[in-house]
Amino acid sequence: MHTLFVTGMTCGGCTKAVTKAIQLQDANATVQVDLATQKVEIESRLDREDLITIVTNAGFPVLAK
Ligand SMILES: [Cu+2]
Repeated sequence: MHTLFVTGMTCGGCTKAVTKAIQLQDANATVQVDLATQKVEIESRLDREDLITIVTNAGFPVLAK
């Protein structure tokens, strides 16, 4: 399980965009987005660096931890 804090998500469309971007690389990934806290929980075979790159490239900057 990976937890990322992702900025710029404001609505269900953003949630879908982030989820789709990840699932393009790992169709079996599960993505749980909490818009209020900007927290995204991801279950995936992808590693953390790949996930950060994918989400950032989708247009949503990830806060470094
Ligand atoms: Cu949106």
